Amino acid sequence: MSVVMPLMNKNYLTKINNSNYVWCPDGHFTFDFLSCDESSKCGSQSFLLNCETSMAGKRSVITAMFMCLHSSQTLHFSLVCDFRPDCLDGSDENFCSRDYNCTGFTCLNGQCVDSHKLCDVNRDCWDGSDEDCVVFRTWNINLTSFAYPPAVIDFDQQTDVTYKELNSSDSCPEMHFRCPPEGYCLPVYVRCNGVYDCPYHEDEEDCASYTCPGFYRCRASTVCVHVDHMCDGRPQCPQHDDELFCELSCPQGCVCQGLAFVCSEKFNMQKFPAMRYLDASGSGMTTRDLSPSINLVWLSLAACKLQILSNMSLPSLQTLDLSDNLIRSLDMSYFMQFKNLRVLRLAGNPLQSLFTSNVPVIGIVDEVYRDRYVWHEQSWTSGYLCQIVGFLYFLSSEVSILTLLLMTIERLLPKGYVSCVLPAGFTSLEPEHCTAHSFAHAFRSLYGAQG
Ligand SMILES: [Ca+2]
Ligand SMILES: [Ca+2]
Ligand SMILES: [Ca+2]
Repeated sequence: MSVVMPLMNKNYLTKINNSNYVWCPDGHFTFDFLSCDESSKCGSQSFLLNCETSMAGKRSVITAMFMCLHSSQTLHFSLVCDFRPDCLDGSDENFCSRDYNCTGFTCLNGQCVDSHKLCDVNRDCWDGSDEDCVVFRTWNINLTSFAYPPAVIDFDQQTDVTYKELNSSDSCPEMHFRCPPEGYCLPVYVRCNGVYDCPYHEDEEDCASYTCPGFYRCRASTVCVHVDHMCDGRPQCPQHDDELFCELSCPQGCVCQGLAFVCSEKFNMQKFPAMRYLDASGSGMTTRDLSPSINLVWLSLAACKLQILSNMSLPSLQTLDLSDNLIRSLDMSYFMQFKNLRVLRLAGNPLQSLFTSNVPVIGIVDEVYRDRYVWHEQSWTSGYLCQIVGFLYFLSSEVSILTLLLMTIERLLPKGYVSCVLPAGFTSLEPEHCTAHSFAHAFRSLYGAQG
């Protein structure tokens, strides 16, 4: 005999309307930002391939996804720098800055949790290091007060089990199922949780095909949670996703999905330290409006009429979009402060001068990574700064060689022959003309500058 789960009814639907959840084709619900997440099983493989398009009518889509470094895998930005590797290569975690001012317990993975969560049976550190304890607590079960079925068993407190007797004609409450044939009513989240809870183990049967219609399906698991257990202060999902972002609000003028924000107005970023993704394009925000953040990974200040860039403390930033602003002059050493920068967009700026000195840059990098280079080699060599320094070095050496070559040819050939291949206005080859011209052209094509 198998377990019969409660059926979804209209009350469930009303409870989760107007929230950040979506219904999936299999009948369970999930967070809107996890609807294209493979681990959340919101649809078949073919559905996932076209997920953004399929879901477009059902939610306000924030399409940008974090791209894992060494594969085509993509993740929602809410899952980046959350101390748990979600990319197969770990590239969603291995670059993140961490909070070194932890006043509670620092887990082995660098996560900071309250001291009172140590050895409390719940895994609060994703690596479980807060439960690596000598003493294990047990449930405080008082067998003498144990009611016979029909009765409801709940695990409402941290270490307490509660019982509520039912009349023989009563069915189980909606967030419970009954162990067959006439056993106790147990909470939905113990079905397929990997632990035998029913006397004859029926709660762990047929789990491969269990789709928990009407419930929240926990990420990367077969556990399902009733909507009343979402944000009830107690994690029932193995990854604790039923307790995600319960306190998180969305500022006025923004659309938010988890930790990804798209904002069309200025707002106080200080109130949202957990933010991972901010698209503030066209909002008029400037670099001065940004608060220091160890968590921000993606930032767009495109079309914000920026002329001058002030320093920003964003050590985990990987993508910076400054396109379509009014930036005329830029010192590339400005980008030294972003140690993890991989993508920089500057197109649509009237750039007239872009300067750097390779020697000082390499000198600063040497100072930063001295004796530690081996640990940072991958992030430095794959970083944007390394690539632009390399490009400038390559460009300047190539231009120098080309200049010398053309000067040599000019000396060897009769006057007037070479000048026919020169751009209009150049009657002779002087190193400064050639260099300036080549640089200007190179940067125009590279950044699409208008000036
Ligand atoms: Ca992660
Ligand atoms: Ca179970
Ligand atoms: Ca919960």
